[in-house]
Amino acid sequence: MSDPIGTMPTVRTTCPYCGVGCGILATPDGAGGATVAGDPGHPSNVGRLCSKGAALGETLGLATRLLHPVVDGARTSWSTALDAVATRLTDVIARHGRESVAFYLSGQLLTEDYYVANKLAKGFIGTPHVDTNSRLCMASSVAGHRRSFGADVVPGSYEDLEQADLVVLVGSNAAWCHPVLFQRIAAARRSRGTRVIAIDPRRTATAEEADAHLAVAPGQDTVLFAHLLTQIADSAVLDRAFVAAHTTGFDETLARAREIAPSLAATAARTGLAESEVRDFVRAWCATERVVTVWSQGVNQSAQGTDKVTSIVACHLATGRIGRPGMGPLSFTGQPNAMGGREVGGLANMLAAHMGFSAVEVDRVRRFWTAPAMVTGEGLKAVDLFDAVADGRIRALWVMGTNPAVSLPRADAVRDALGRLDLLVVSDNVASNDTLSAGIGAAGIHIRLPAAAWGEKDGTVTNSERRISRQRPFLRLAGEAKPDWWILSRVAERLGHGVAFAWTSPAAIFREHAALSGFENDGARAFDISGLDDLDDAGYDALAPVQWPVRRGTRDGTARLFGDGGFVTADRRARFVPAAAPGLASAASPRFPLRLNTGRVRDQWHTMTRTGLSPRLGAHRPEPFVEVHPDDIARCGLRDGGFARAETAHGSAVLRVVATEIVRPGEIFAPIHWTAETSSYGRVGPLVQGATDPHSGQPEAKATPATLVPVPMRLAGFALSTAPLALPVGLWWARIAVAGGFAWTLAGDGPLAALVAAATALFPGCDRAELRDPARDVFRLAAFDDGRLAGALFVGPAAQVPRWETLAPLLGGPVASAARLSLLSGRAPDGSADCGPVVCACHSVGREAILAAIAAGADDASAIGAAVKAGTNCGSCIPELKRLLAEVPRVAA
Ligand SMILES: Nc1nc2c(c(=O)[nH]1)N[C@H]1C(S)=C(S)[C@@H](COP(=O)(O)OP(=O)(O)OC[C@H]3O[C@@H](n4cnc5c(=O)[nH]c(N)nc54)[C@H](O)[C@@H]3O)O[C@H]1N2
Ligand SMILES: Nc1nc2c(c(=O)[nH]1)N[C@H]1C(S)=C(S)[C@@H](COP(=O)(O)OP(=O)(O)OC[C@H]3O[C@@H](n4cnc5c(=O)[nH]c(N)nc54)[C@H](O)[C@@H]3O)O[C@H]1N2
Ligand code: SF4
Ligand SMILES: [Mo]
Repeated sequence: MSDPIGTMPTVRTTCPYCGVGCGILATPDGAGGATVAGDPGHPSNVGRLCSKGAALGETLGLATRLLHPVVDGARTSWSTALDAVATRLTDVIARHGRESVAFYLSGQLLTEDYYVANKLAKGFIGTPHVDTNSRLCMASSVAGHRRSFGADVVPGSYEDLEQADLVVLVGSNAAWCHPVLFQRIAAARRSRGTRVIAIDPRRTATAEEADAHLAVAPGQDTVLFAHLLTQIADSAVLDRAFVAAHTTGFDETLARAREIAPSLAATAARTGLAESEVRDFVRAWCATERVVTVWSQGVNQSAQGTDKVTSIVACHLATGRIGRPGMGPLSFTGQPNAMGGREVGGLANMLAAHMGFSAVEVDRVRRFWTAPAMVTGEGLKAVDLFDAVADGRIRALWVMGTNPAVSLPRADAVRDALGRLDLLVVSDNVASNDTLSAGIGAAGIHIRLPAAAWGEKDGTVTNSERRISRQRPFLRLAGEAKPDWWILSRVAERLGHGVAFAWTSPAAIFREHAALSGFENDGARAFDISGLDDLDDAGYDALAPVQWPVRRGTRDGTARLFGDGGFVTADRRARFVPAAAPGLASAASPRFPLRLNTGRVRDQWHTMTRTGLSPRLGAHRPEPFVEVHPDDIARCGLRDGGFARAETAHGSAVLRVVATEIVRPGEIFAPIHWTAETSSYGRVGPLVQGATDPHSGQPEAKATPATLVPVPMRLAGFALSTAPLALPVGLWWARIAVAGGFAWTLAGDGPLAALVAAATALFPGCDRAELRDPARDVFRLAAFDDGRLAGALFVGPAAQVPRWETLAPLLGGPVASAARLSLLSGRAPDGSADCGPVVCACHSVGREAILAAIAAGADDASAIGAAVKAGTNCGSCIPELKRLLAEVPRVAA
């Protein structure tokens, strides 16, 4: 393909962020960058992109990349680094046994990389301790699918969202986390009147857009769906024929449901909903044959996640509403290749190609691989795995494509544990993150391997609807970076397994993976892509997005499964599984009376190693915050816009307080994105408890008992800099990217004089213009390098400091000498004022411009779009535009 100008070829690839799996057209600019656009030919997004996908071009720079191997702090060649990995692994195995080695992988690896890691560990090194961040993400869905269907199968397709008359979103903030699918649902709502119901304790952007929002009490979804099952059973929508022909376990499950939800009143009481809300939900669900029930982390990341999944699935089985157009249970997967990882057996309790650990399956995989050290049972799951790192059972750990020092529960303990390993190998794209920093300085021996990043990677990913798409390279490998599969294979070679790891391309790995899926598969395994095992390299390069299974003898995929039964259990029947009655999740204690819920914001991806590079994306939510209900604001003595220390039994963080009725009283919400790289006190992972679901081992990340303590901050301010700044210890700061550098919001309570003194070390070699007014607690500094604004530091009494947005556009640009002092006034030299926080990331439209448009008569989101372009690209900010529309009369009054 060629772009319209014909300079560089445009490459069809796939977005590296969420599990929607949008197709992307990337056109390299010849200078290491690229422009990206949605691929109109990709069935998952048909040309759409969300704010994160649209900003991918801003994340391709090399400034933060790891560009060469590093062993024990020193740059080395690849051969030295690979030798070091192999000899040290061999040494650890000699001293502590094979099972002292572990791998911690990621749903952001390509299927081919994942396949190789799993083969090396489970077949050749002989350790079962291979788990992945999907344990924190999808494990409850995997366990739920396997319990219900006999295999980890998503029965439906995205098309079902458009063909449904009712879409129920349970614990899914799709408007922010799966925006393109949410836009597809919104389009169906407009075109065919599809009703949308959101079930979430928080009034999220998704809930605001829905026709109904059920603010369910945390952890009580099982009660609601148990009640729904009893009402289905007592009505004509029960599909007796389907239940009789294709399922087992209905009677026991129904009996248990009646115990869990004995009446409407009991259901309402347990779920915290009004009886009318429950009744309306049941009516809508029962009355609508074409219903899709979607779920995500509000279901999975729960001490009862697997039961939540099977309770939802049970309602679809009981009505036979599965595997047919417009209906079915649909798990939205988080990461771009969460599904691919599940397919190759990246989870500690799975073997490759959806096989488990029965003797027959173990033997089958052993023979296929000709594996000398085949494991015979399950390994440790993520939370237990890191406990084993902490207590020395695991001595060598290879982390690939994930940042566990941030994202695991009890993350401070995880970070400490990493420093105790005999060998920590980290393959990553970035030179620095909290995990890479963890082993340094401690006894731990540390090897960092530069992995190929998006744009360079070459392989496949599988999205939420089982669709396998190609990620194709459109940039040269950065520095000495290498694909993960290559790194693993070269280590395998050094461990004496060269023959089994002799691939020279991802196509060859894919063919082997596809062949294994069909190996001795008489239909008993749903994951079968053996139809693709003879793709030649050109065919692999050209592979169009396709939904598995792709059975032998065909290249065609499968949109839906189970419409006529045919489940993947031995008797071909689905299982109804009785749920355990949910406890009243982590009952409040006097010490920790609140419940901490954690999750995502619209424009950041996880630990911000990539989205954190984009100025457009940083502006929407520039600081780590905690949402608190006004009742709790009063109860805890907090102030909206002030600071609070969130504390749990495991850790603490200091966060900006946002007073809001989005959260229910007694519940607080904090985003997961900030790290030690991007904030001084904003790491939320350390607060989260390590409690896990008994079936899936997935940690409960949404309900940790917590408390909030006010943190006084007399001073507030910001810093700007073209280069990273080492800010004084003790200061509260949070960093985002802005054009040409970084911006920090600052807060502190110490003496101004100490800060002024510390500031002398900032901006070395620059000319400085300063404004000091100690009596008023004011200090302002602007630094110039060769006449250009190199940075600034503005501190003053809280609430009186200009916003960084005013000065940020000047960063790196020339400032005339005469303008330097006026710059310290906090107004841009052209007199332009603060445009307020960015609301529309795609077009960088600030709040003030939107309020001005509303004041000038724009009375709906499309009128705002016509006036100032906000909301006209990806649409993710439309819920926020609506909120501003609703607020303005109050503002004006
Ligand atoms: N912008 C953005 N998008 C992303 C990501 C990102 O980092 N940023 N990450 C991707 C990944 S890996 C994932 S896993 C997905 C996650 O996507 P989502 O699951 O949609 O996102 P979360 O914010 O983790 O949590 C969803 C909701 O669960 C709710 N919840 C908490 N407890 C309960 C409960 O007991 N019951 C119910 N019904 N709801 C509850 C929370 O209030 C929250 O609004 O997003 C993907 N997309
Ligand atoms: N409290 C709380 N904790 C959570 C969650 C929550 O909702 N609440 N959500 C959980 C969920 S669902 C998830 S998915 C996790 C996500 O948590 P993590 O996986 O820890 O977060 P990421 O920032 O995505 O880390 C990915 C890392 O891999 C690197 N990387 C990206 N691509 C590649 C590649 O191809 N190869 C290599 N070698 N490296 C690569 C990136 O630079 C980055 O450092 O967080 C989990 N933790
Ligand atoms: S919805 Fe956004 S983040 Fe997810 S795949 Fe599509 S463009 Fe990427
Ligand atoms: Mo995830």
